[in-house]
Amino acid sequence: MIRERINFLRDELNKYAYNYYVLDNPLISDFEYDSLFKELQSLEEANPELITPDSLTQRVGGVSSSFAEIRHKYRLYSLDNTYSYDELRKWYDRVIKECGKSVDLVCELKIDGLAIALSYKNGIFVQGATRGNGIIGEEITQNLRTIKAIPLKLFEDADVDVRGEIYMPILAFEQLNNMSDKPFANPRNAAAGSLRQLDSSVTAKRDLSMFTYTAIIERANEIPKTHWDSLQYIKKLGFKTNPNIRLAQDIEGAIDFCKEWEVKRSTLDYATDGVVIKVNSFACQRELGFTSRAPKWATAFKFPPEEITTKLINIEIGVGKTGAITPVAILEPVLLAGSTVSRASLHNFDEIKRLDVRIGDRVLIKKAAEIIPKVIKVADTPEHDSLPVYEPPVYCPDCGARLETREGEVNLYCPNEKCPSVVKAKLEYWVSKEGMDIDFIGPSVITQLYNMGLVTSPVDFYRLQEQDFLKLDLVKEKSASNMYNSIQKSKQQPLARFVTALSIRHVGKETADLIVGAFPSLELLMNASVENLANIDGVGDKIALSVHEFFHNVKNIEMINEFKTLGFTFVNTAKVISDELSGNTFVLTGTLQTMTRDEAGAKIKARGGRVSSSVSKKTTYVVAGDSPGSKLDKAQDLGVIILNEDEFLKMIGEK
Ligand code: 1X8
Repeated sequence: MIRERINFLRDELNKYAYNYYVLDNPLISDFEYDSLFKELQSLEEANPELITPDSLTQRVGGVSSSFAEIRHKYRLYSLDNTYSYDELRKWYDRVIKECGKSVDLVCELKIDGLAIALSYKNGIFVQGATRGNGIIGEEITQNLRTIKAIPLKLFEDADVDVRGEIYMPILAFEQLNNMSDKPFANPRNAAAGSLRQLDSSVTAKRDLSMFTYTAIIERANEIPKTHWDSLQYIKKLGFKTNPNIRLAQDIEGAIDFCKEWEVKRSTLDYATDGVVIKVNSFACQRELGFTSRAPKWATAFKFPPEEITTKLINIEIGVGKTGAITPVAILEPVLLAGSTVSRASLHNFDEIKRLDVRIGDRVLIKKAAEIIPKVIKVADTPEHDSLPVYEPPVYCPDCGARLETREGEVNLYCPNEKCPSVVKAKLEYWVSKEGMDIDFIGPSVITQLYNMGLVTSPVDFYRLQEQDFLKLDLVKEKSASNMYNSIQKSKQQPLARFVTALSIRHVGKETADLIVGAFPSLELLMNASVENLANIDGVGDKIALSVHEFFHNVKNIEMINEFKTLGFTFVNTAKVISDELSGNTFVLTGTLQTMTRDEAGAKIKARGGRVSSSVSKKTTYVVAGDSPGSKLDKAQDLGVIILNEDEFLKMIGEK
């Protein structure tokens, strides 16, 4: 009886949720839905043995300690892409050559989100993973369960794997950022940050959705013969598919679709960066096949970056963590690429001079791949000539120090290490997502802590007690304890984050990763000579000198000793998963298709191997990608074994 009622409620709720979240067509009121949901919840609470993972009540959180890497059953390929209609025509010519005169194309919007793969067995959602490198991804099933557009149970008993894009609607992104003191740069990053939460109850609170666009059907009632039919079928199974699709008879039809959406995309409540064009017939897709990284039967047209003109109200002067002075354009707010823009980058003062940008001008701004828009040029402004020419500042707007230029650089710098703006920018970087990633501490908290004299250096964060936070505006016990705990927790952050967070000149996240890869403990790193450092692939003399200087500066050494006293662990998290490559030295050269050289290097090190930047008699293998350099010639001369990417992947068991 109870079991039947539970099953009935689950099926009903599943149907209503599908109509609401997938079809955007509510069948009942929220109130009615909530009453059914509550009934199911209380029946399950009273009969926990009847709870199954596909019940809608299971879209809730749980905490895991890390994400497991999994190998995708079917590889997720990349897409070739182009900004040019002529390139599209050339692509279509190649398709026709292989498959005959008339080839139908499916046109779909390219969603700017995160690709994921979902597996269903007997109609039940069993596993979900990030794309990763297309071959290996991270298992995030628990987090994906919280997303309402992902069915936990299909309307048919089928074995299918699907791919799609997780995204955050633009409105949800703006609301999330308005509430946060560490805003995400764009909806895509916000979606990524929300998905990579170890505590899935956080993911559940974020408004994420998913468009499903590919199905690999292993066993089902229907086996579609075309991509178009497969989209209709997966919609029938319960997946959310994007409604803005079109079946075109040839490439000109597909180009029309691209032109239409280039204009209409700003009306959507999610970010799209282009159109994906796919050969409709599966038989024809099989004939065309794949290159090493992408299908030949699909391509993507990328929309050109959006531009708009608006008025430049002011030029604000920012002071960064290195003391660099940057001009920021303050604009009359305009809508651009789906979000409101009121600030834009002006790059540097040379650029302002070159463009002759004056306050009061109308300017053309553009949003490219990076989300902070840029001022491109002065637009037609009748009064331009009567406006005063912009003069760069001479003194720091914050501390009043005379600004300096540095050899070989166009930037102006505030030379004062104690300049409040510089100190605060360093502290902000310390807690940032790229640095020690400390939650609950943002710019306004830092300004208050700094103004009270409590924090002037990153070490000071770790001396704060819970009651110190209670002195801040609007901070009660709960958030004081959150702040305290998240600072303490960051003591366990990996060494590469620590090195990044230190704001060493010329050392950002990527360089810090390289350095820690070569010197995996703080002791090794502090004792490394300039030559040792400069020998790291990707680290030049300038960086090596800067790192060496930093770790030999008396004040910095004192600070690091204090971190140690305060309980920092400085762990290196580069995981060693086996010793199968121990004793082997690899040199990587050329462009790899499925990963960067750094990623390949990490795979080698994770298996106990060594990576070197130059070929010698001691080199065991050279892995050569496309356009390899002289290293390949040298390897041939010395008779070193040369592997291509495929052979390398096979060697480490990833293919
Ligand atoms: C990536 C994407 C695809 C689609 C939409 N958005 C994307 N970001 C689609 O097919 N509708 S396909 C794809 C890929 O194959 N890498």
